Amino acid sequence: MEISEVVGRVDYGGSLPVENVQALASNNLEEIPPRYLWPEMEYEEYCSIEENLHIPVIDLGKLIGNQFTSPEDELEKLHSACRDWGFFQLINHGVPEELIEQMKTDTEDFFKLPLEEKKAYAQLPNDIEGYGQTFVVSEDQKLNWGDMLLILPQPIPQRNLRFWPSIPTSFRATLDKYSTEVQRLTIRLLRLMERNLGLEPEKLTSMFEEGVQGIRMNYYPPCMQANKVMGLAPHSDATGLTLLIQVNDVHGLQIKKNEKWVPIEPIPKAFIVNIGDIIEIMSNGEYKSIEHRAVVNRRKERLSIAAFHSPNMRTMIGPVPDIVKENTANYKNINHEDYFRLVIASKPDGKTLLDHMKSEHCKIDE
Ligand SMILES: O=C(O)CCC(=O)C(=O)O
Repeated sequence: MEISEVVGRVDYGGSLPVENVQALASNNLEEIPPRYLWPEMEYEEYCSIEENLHIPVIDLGKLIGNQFTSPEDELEKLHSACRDWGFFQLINHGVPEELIEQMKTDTEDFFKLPLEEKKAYAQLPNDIEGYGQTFVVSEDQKLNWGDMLLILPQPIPQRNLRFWPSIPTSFRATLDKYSTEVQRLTIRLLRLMERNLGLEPEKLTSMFEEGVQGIRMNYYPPCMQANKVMGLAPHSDATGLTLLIQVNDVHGLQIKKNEKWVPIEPIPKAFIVNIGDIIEIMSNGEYKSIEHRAVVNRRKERLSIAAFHSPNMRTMIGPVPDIVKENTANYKNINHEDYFRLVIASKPDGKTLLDHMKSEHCKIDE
């Protein structure tokens, strides 16, 4: 079978199996196992309250079909959010609120199932999809204080329903609708971004048609030593554009800005959107893929749902020639399958994958 026939299932590599953290945390541990201890958590710098840093808020309603406001200001705001922050919150995005609420409920209900039932959807060797962990590539790597369920709902012909929970009973239908809505919203945002980047219509969006989508549901159990463990290690998203919602009212997402960690306070009903490595590469570095991480709460569990969007598997990953023009291409070109393999084989480690993609003054292939 050709690799491209089944994205993420054939020979892309997987993650080493590790203990289930939800089960581990339910044991009232007196000591946290050493692989979950992250000493650097204790001395890293945080943004102070006085610095009062907040990621930009973009109102999609102002950008589409509202005759009473000029979209130009909001377009400029979007452009600078992508350039200077790599993160923004998106309001008036048009995804039905009931659907988002149902997606949150179904996700919570899935993680409430007994471990044995959840294990029916466990990852298989050499596969990233399913219930478990991603990016554990060595036996001595530090581990995250969290579990996840990753599903690849798009492109539709390559879905593997084996990993789609049938309990709660509404899960599959909800995920199907949610996947379509967030994919559509992604294309809308990319259309605005390609305009801001001075590209012809469809130059960027056409690469994301029939694109790859991964939806990752994260579950972070509480931990009495929350300041010593890491929910999700610092990383930038290897994909193109991410749309994230926090499921319950427990905060934990932090982004790196000016070498300090800035906590994000999600606006109710908004999506948190971030630029991933692929858009940084395609924009030749104009848009920034920012390092971020998730921290854990001492008393309460935390859940989030991240929807990652990448171009279709036919697309070469590299700077768009119309952006590079006579300038230097700052990143290499690589085919999507090789890029995917590289991502899966790398442990999340800040922005090292992007560094690997940087080219020393390489010329772009037209
Ligand atoms: O849980 C969060 O808020 C962050 C999730 C995230 O960064 C991811 O799933 O890649």
